[in-house]
Amino acid sequence: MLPIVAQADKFKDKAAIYSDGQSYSFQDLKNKSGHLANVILQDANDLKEARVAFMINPGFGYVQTLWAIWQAGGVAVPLCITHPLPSLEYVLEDTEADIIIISAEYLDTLNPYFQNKTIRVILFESIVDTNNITSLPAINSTRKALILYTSGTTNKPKGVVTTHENIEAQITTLVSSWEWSNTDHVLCVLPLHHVHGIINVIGCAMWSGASCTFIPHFSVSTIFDLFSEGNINLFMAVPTIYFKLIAFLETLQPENKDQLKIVMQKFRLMVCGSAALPVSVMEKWDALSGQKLLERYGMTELGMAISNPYRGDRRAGYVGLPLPGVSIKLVDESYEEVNEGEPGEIIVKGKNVFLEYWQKPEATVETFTSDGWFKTGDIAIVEKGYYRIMGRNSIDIIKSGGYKISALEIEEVLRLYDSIDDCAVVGINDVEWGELIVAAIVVIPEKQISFNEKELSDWIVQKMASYKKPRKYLMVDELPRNAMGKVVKNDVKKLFE
Ligand code: MLC
Ligand code: AMP
Repeated sequence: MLPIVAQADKFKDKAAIYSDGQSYSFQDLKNKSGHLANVILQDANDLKEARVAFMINPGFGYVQTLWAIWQAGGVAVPLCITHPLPSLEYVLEDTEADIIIISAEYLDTLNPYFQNKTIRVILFESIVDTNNITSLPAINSTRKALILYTSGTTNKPKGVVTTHENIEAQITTLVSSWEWSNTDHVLCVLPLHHVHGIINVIGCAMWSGASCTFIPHFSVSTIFDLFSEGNINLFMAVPTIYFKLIAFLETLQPENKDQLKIVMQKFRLMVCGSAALPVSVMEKWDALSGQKLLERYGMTELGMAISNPYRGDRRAGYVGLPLPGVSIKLVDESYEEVNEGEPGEIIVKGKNVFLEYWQKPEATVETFTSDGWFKTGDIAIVEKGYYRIMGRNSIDIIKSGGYKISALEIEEVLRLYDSIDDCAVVGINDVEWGELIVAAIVVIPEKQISFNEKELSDWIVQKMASYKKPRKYLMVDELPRNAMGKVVKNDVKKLFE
């Protein structure tokens, strides 16, 4: 039995998940995911790593489906529930998914795809609610388990493949370091097509017998309503979310603010990551909630790698120390270790490190050193024993709202717009979003009069996720270029100052 499913046997009737106004025990999760695994398998004994996509709202159904795909021997491909058709099609085609499990509410979005492709569609609502399970295959821990899409320095996102063993290593290092237990209760507010929500929240909670409450959509007032009920004691989010929670708290009357502070002071732990946590946000949160945020550093390819200590000094502006089982080195451009106190690229080794980029053997080889260290592209320095992230070695990677976004991917889409001749996308510093996506555009002269920014903005969200859309456009006659004719992105940034 898969270790994560076997864990459920330890906690049987204890509440695992609260969603849609209902509570589900670990036994429910094991039984209902086992039954769904049988449905997915039909007459087969083992899916043998067939890719199974799923588009299900955060909640019990999501975790049931994820566990079902794993128990059937498939590779789970979670689709983002807010992505438009072209982004979903890209993932479905790239993974060559032959099965999709989908909630009825997303059928309309994907119907055009289903018209043209042979894919088995399992309607989630059609699954009979029973605990009957027939035999399930034995799954070796080295088998592929999950494909998550990440933007990189290529224009199309790459599928990051992790094995069951990788996932177990990513979960267990956090369970021990952050002292998860079956008395914990975490609130999940994160999207479920990325590691932050999948590993740090759901994975750790289900592994340790903790409870997890889901909300269907991100909502600041719902978060505080749930905090006020007094059952939740763990929270994990990106810096933008803490920024939004602070903004809300600051609008409250002093007595309401104080009440919420009393509630939040009782939390066991609040964690922040996926992007740099501004010191100002950490300090304001401490003042408003009485909680010193634990900042950690991670990546889709790694899960989490570096973390401030659960017990000990949580240092503002620093991501802490390597997690147990994760080896870290800082290296120069020749992949030689830098001297103590000098900045270098973070490279990582450990069981937590992913297997490969899906069907991209060259990209996989390129991203590892010859002796097997994963090159993160992030630059860090060690000061008084703690790692501090200084930036990335590619200006074309933008982090906005905790999402990693490729400037090149957005540029490629913008160039398809009929009035745009050329463009350059960059991220500019922003205290709320980390970086704000902006675009300098060269509009074809004869189309300048009819050009309308709102129309462009409406058009782009039909092509790509709305969190990837530029928030500001600047019309320029030409893009700043160097003597070689290459666009100078730092000069593009200056145009927006
Ligand atoms: C949305 N808006 C933005 C924006 N995204 N504005 C600027 N920049 C952005 N990036 C605007 C919208 O246009 C809208 O404005 C308003 O914000 C609300 O939009 P929304 O789409 O409803 O956003 P919201 O639901 O509020 O989402 C914000 C968020 C979300 C912070 C909750 O971005 C989020 O869930 N981020 C987490 C991503 C994550 O999990 N990353 C982890 C990756 S794994 P208007 O004017 O129309 O109202 C990883 C590894 C690791 O990184 O270390 O963890
Ligand atoms: P993703 O590919 O979406 O998983 O994003 C991973 C990237 O997020 C890392 O490579 C870092 O650039 C960034 N990141 C994650 N956590 C932090 C952090 N605490 N501080 C700064 N950057 C971070």
